[in-house]
Amino acid sequence: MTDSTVLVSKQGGVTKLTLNRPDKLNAFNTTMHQELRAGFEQAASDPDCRVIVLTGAGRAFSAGQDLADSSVNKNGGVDAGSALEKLYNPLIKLISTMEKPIIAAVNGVAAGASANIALACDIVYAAKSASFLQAFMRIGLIPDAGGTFTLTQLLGPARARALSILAEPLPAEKAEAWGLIWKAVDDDKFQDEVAAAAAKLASAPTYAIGLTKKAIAAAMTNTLGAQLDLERDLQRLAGASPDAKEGVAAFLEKRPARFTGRPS
Ligand code: T3D
Repeated sequence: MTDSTVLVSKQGGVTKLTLNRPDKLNAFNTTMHQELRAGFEQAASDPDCRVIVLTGAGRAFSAGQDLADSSVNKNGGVDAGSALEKLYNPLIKLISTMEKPIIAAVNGVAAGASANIALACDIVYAAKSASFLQAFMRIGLIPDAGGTFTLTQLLGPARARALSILAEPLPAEKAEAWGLIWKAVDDDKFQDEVAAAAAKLASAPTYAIGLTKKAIAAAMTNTLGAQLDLERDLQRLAGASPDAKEGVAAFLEKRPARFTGRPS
């Protein structure tokens, strides 16, 4: 048994961060925020880490903010924005700017801010029994942790509005069909499929992945001209990396590439 609210395990280039308050459906308290942020920061600086998997212990991914430990649960002087400013917004920015790939493995319900934390990750797998719930309106709040941005970008305003205002759960298979997540997987195959994806990314050209993430993030606001210029600049960096040299050599020699993930 452990008291950690976030379990960290490392194997073969994969760092797995498991939200670990299963009796509270892995709802976020301040300690969990601190431990999750530390987990991401350590993974970012760990030269052996090539990919991060974020998942939940027990039957849920996470139920969002712990409402017993919430700023809106305090008597008087409520400032629900302060939890965002101090905790959620830095976490979303950290996830969104991480150079290494992050897989969200949504093993069960992802509600409130935690749905949007999962959606901020690069590739989202969900068990078919899982669902995404913008629960905020049920308690008189608005979607946060980037939800109004991510839902609108990925689904368009009509679906973003209805999901937010009706606060009905979106089943994993529908989330896949709508393009909100990468894949909904049968529950009995879920762990294996996530592990296979993580293993694939652990031997991928990590540096080129980081540059790709940067380019796709910039495409949200760039003009085509600006994006073409950015691709040229980032491709220069990728093309000068040892992984690009190895990738081309491996292709010509008809052998599997051995990528290191290093920029130089
Ligand atoms: O500071 C601020 O507040 C601003 C920041 C806000 C960010 C947010 O994330 S706001 C949104 C917060 N989240 C929610 O509103 C979701 C609340 N939870 C639920 O709606 C349901 O639990 C679920 C739909 C996620 C799952 O339902 P179900 O029926 O499978 O489970 P359950 O029975 O409701 O929950 C099981 C236990 O987990 C239960 O505890 P108990 O009775 O067995 O001791 C329940 O109270 C606890 N739990 C679930 N969610 C939370 C929670 N405890 C604290 N906080 C929670 N968010």
